[in-house]
This record gives sequence, structure tokens and C-alpha cells, in this order.
Amino acid sequence: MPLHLLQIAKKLAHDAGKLALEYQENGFKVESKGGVDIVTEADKACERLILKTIKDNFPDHAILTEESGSIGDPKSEYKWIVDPIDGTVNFAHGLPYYCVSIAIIHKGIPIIGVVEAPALGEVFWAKQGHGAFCGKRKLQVSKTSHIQKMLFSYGYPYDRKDPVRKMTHKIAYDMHSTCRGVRRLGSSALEGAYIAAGRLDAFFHYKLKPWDIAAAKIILEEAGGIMTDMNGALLSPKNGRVLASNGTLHHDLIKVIKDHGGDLIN
Ligand code: 2AM
Ligand code: CA
Repeated sequence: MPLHLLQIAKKLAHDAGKLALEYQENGFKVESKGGVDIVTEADKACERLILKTIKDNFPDHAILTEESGSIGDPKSEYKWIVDPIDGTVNFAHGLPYYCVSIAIIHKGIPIIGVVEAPALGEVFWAKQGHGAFCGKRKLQVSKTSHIQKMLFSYGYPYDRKDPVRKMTHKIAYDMHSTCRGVRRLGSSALEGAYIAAGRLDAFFHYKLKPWDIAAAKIILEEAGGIMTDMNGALLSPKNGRVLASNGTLHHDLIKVIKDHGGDLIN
């Protein structure tokens, strides 16, 4: 792996985060992508900045981003997966729970993940085999082993007619009655990073895209956690079902989801 890849990914996330903060300060236009899904001027500007730097430095690398889709040779050894702003709805409303998410995949294996939350002043990052960090602090998932003691988080798909919304509601309602607390932060990448940091214990979300969770996945796994499909299988970009946890709780969570039939729909 080129030594400077991690440095460049971190600098990119930092620069894009600074740009997002500038938009937050000075105002921005918001556009609808259909339904309640929105994109802001800041999402587009941050993505342009990131794309330009990757293309200038690594012209032969492939890129997948939220706003531009797939770019470059799909057979390239390296692929960047970028969400310029994860938590766009929070960003648009001035809530600080949003982040820039950048992952680098080498020959199909995630090797670097960076999740920078500029309004919170934190950067979570990981390099394959070297652990996960928040700034300089090494991260470790929580030791929570009972659902009753868990702080749980989740998200709803944007599409109001999607049947998985009802399923999401059923599972979340169950969690509300059984675990210590339930939160919805509105940024899947940040929720994954927070499980890595031991702040949350678990998270689930249907209909996520690779750019929502690619960086968080490597950060979480390097901190001792797990991210899988709702039934414990490897994540599939085809269905976007994501269950993330500290690892210890995973088996019990899969059972809860299964009891509701949540492993059968996507
Ligand atoms: P975004 O802010 O980049 O759109 C909100 O629940 C979280 O899930 C955010 O991280 C949001 O990413 C992500 N997300 C991705 N696809 C989604 C979808 N179809 N519906 C709702 N949230 C989605
Ligand atoms: Ca986004």
C-alpha cells in the first residue's frame, strides 16, 4: 500500500469537513433528490474537492461516491468509496451529527477508513491490521453483553412507502421496551464509528449504500466490532441491510430481528 494513502485520505476528509463548516457558517441551497431525500450545495462542493484530489494524485484509482456514482476503471486495484456528507438532513438543519466518510479498498479488501465529524471536532480512522483511533486515542468497542444494558441506534429508509419502514419500526419498538436506551443520530457512518468508540453498542438500518458504511465498517472491525447483514451473513451491496454491533451482542440481535421476520425482507 502506498504509505501516503492514509495521510491523503485523512487530509481529504479534514479539508472537506472544513468546507462543510464554511457552508454551515455562510448558508447553502438545498435540493430535493425525490421524496424527502435531499442534497445540499455543500454535499456537491465537498464531493468535487475530494474527487479532484483523488483524480490528481491517483488517476488510475476507481472511485464510488454518493453524488457521482462510479468513476474510473472498475478493474483498478484501488477503489475509493466516498460520502462527502453522511447525515445530510442533520447538516441541512444545523445539527452537528454529520461527517465526511472515506474508505479505500485494495483488491476488494477495505484497508483504510476515515470518518471526520467537523462540527464535533472528531476524526475516527483505521488502517487494516493497525487498529482504530479517534484522533490519537485507540478505540475499543464496549463490553456490553446483555440487550437490557445496550444503547441502541437505528435509521429509517427515506422512501415513505417502503415496507421495510414498518419492519424498522417493529424492531425499534421492541428495542425501546427491552434495552437501556434507543437513539437515532441520522448518520450511519458516525453511528458505526460510535460503536467502535464504545459510545453505542449496536445499530441497524435497511437500504444503506456502500458509501454510507464502507469507512465505518473498517473502523468498527479494527476496534473489535462486527458489521453484517441482518442474518449475520456478509454485507451485500445488493440489499443494503446493515447490522453493526460490539460483536458480543450480535448473536442476540440477529435473534430479535429474526423473531420479527426482519431477516426475510430487504
Ligand atoms: P445520507 O445522509 O448520506 O443520505 C440516515 O438514517 C442515515 O442513513 C444517513 O447516514 C443517510 O445517509 C443514510 N441513508 C442512506 N440511504 C438511505 C435511505 N434510503 N434512506 C434513509 N437513509 C439513508
Ligand atoms: Ca451523503
